[in-house]
Amino acid sequence: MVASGARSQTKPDPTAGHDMSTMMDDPYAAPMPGMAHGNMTTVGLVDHARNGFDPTAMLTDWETGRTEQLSDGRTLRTFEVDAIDKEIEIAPGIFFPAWTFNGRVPGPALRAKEGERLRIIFRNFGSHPHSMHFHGIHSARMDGVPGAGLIGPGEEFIYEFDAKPFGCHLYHCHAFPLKRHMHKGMYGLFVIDPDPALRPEHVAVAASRLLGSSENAEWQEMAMVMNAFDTNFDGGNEVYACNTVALAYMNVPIRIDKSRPVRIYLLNVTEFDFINSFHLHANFFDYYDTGTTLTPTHRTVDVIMQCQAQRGILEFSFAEHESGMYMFHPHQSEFTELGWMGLFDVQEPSA
Ligand SMILES: [Cu+2]
Repeated sequence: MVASGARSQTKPDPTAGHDMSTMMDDPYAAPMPGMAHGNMTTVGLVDHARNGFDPTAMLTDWETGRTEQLSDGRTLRTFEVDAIDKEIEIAPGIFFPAWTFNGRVPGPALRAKEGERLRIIFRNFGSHPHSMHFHGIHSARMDGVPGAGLIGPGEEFIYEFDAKPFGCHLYHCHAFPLKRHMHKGMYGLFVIDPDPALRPEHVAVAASRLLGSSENAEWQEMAMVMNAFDTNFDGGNEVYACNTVALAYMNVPIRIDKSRPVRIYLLNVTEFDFINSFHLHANFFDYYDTGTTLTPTHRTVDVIMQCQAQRGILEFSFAEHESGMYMFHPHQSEFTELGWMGLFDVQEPSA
């Protein structure tokens, strides 16, 4: 490096050879509060009201169905899910002819408690045969494959099984060709919370995961589904996202109260690309692969990888950090640049 004349000859000038006049437009500039985050986002915004779902609201929008008590004292939890054809906006001005569960992509984040009896009333208002295949434990008759709950347009099927094992699962349509039904948007989170009474060795941890408990209320929990869309029918993805809308969490950073821990239920349903990943900036997290354990399967990591249909639980804290914008994205750079990137807006606790 050759330093310019006016600069010190003993101390290298880090800006030498670079035109700094355009730095503010650098798409790779670090995010700064009050700025447009280095312009690393879309021109314009998606109309969430027209879509009928908002990625920010989706983070905490758990579908818990309705409950009643069975004669044996157990809880019966009933969900209603409709398959609906629907055009959605996935990036400003880019529309995708989706097939949806309950009109949203991803479908509702179903949440139940270990040991409950689950009943899912599934109606097909779409134009193609569809099903709900749950990653969990159930009988062959309830598997959501042809002959076991795969139904045609206008038909209804009721899936019924017990909620087990506890963990971070998914459901998706299992109609063929599978690749087409998946990337059209027919998938969602299926979370089973552990029953603390059945986990005496880890009661506190189990209680912290049980939605509705006071221990759980201390956490900032979020549902994140990594997905992507093939908009030109070439068998590859053009738009990548978390919860469907490209760069949604760049345009609206996710507010984090730094005094409370964060838990993310993360699922990868990206079709066509074999893997996706999650990288957190300036911090590390514990990871529970598939969420089926109450002790971490990875400790103190800052990147985890997920193959298609893989999922897990991430836990971390910004308690020791200064307030500010902290980025997250997959470490597949291409996915990041095509829409899958976001910011945590870490703030002092509100009074
Ligand atoms: Cu389908």
